[in-house]
Parts: sequence; structure tokens; C-alpha cells
Amino acid sequence: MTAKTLTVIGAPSSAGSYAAGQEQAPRVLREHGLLERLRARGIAVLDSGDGPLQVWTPDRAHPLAQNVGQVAESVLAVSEATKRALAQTDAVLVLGGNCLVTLGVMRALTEHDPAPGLLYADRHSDLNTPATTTDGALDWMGVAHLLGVEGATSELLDALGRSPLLAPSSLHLFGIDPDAATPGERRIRDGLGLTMTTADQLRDDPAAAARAAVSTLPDGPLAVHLDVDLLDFTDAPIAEDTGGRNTGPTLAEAMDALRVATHDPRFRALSVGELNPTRAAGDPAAIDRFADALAGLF
Ligand SMILES: [Mn+2]
Repeated sequence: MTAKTLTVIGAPSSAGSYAAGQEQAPRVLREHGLLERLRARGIAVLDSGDGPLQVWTPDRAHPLAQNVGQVAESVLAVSEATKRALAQTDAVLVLGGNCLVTLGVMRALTEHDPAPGLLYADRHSDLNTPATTTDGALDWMGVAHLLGVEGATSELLDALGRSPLLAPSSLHLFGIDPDAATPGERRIRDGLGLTMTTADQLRDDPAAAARAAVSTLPDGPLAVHLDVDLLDFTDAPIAEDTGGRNTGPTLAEAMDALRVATHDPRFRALSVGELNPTRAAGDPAAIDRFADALAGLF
């Protein structure tokens, strides 16, 4: 749909991260005029404010699933705010924080309609569990929890309300770098037969790649998630993960793709994760360009 009314929800949390920073993203995007840019495009914006502010600290009691209690709390806050927003406005924009915001969005969307779809735009597939990586950052374990794979944490599954929340056919991994996957992620991806579009395919023809990707998703409401680490870090240095230097789509290419999804008749929710404003300290115009591009998706 073309959204005429939009609720903006902030999730200022870096609890699932490798370090602090992403908790600043909702504030910084507001300071760079995101809401004004949306309103200037004729969209009636309802600001639902922010959920709990959570700054990452090392969790020495749960080193392999760090700060899982805080992450669950943030997911529930996003879910409650999204549920209210779906009843009030055409669409929802959730500003993370971590990619784990998707869990709250998908819980709310599933309670709204039992068969939603998710276009997950990320350099990574986020299919890890505490059993497949030693770093303990829940940040890249969110999709594994949505699908309820073996090894997922009970605390986060509880926050989703039911497991699995999402069927494999309701998910499309978009713009991923196949080389960035851990062996555990590859095993889960291949075992479940997940559909995906690589970053190279996205770059070749962004709009066509997006049309093909959303055509794999069910008829129910469509959620789009953007991890900004999808972007070429040299073009848009805003992501926590700096691994995408001179690889992946530019901001303009990514937006050409995502605009297809946000204008799909099924579209209801867009979430953004992993924007770390400190990365752009030397190039603050990158935040302005991103805020402008984000508003341009509606
Ligand atoms: Mn990522």
C-alpha cells in the first residue's frame, strides 16, 4: 500500500549487540529530522515514543546469550507498541536498536493476521543460536528464534508467544552475503530450504530482485526489516558492522529495492536495525542521507 498514516516506534537498545551504540539510533534519527521528512511527504505521523533504553554491558552470567532478559523486555515493548499501531495507522516504522526488533514486529503482526510474511534485508541471515557461535550477541540470532530452531533460547521464544512463530515459507532473506554465514547458519538455511536473494543479485537489478523476492511471500501482511549493514559501508558508513566496505548495495540501490516492498499492497511494517551513529561521527551527512532515504520509502 501507499501509507498515508504511519506510527513511528523507537527501540533504543543495544542489549543484543557486541558493544554500545545502537541504542542511540532512534534519538539521532529524530534529531536528523526523520519525522519532519516523513510529514513533508504528506504522511500523517503518529509518534509512539521509545521503549526501554538499554545500553550493552558484558553479561558474564550468560556469556553465550548476553542480556537475554533485557532483549526479551525490549521485544515485548516493540510488540505491544506495534499491536496498538496496527489498529491505528496504515503502517508502522520501528527504529532499532538491534535487529531483534523484528521479533516484536512479527509477534504483533502474527496476532493481527495469522499468516504474515517477512522480507529480511540483511548482509547476514541471523540464523545463529548460542550453539553455533561463541560471541554471545543475540543480534544475529533473531531469525533462528522466529523459526524456532533447535538451540534457540527459551527466554526469547517465550517473548514470541508461540514457537515457531514463522514458517520457513513466510520468510525471504534479501541481500545476504553467502560468505558471511557461519557453518551453523548454512546448515539451518539449507535444512529448512529458505529462499534468499544474494547481495550481488540485489545490485544487478534492485527493483526486479525485490519483485521476485516478495513474490515468494504469503498473501498476509508484509513486514520488511532492514539491517543497515546490508549497505556498502564506504557509501553509507552507519552500521555497527563495518565488514561491508566496498561490497553490497549502495544506499540508493537498496532503497530502489525496498521501495518495491513498501509499496506492495500487503505492506504494514518496516523495521530498521544496527544503525550505530558513532560510525558516522566523521560523516554526519550520511545520517541525513539515510533519514531522507528512509522517508522516501513511504
Ligand atoms: Mn546483519
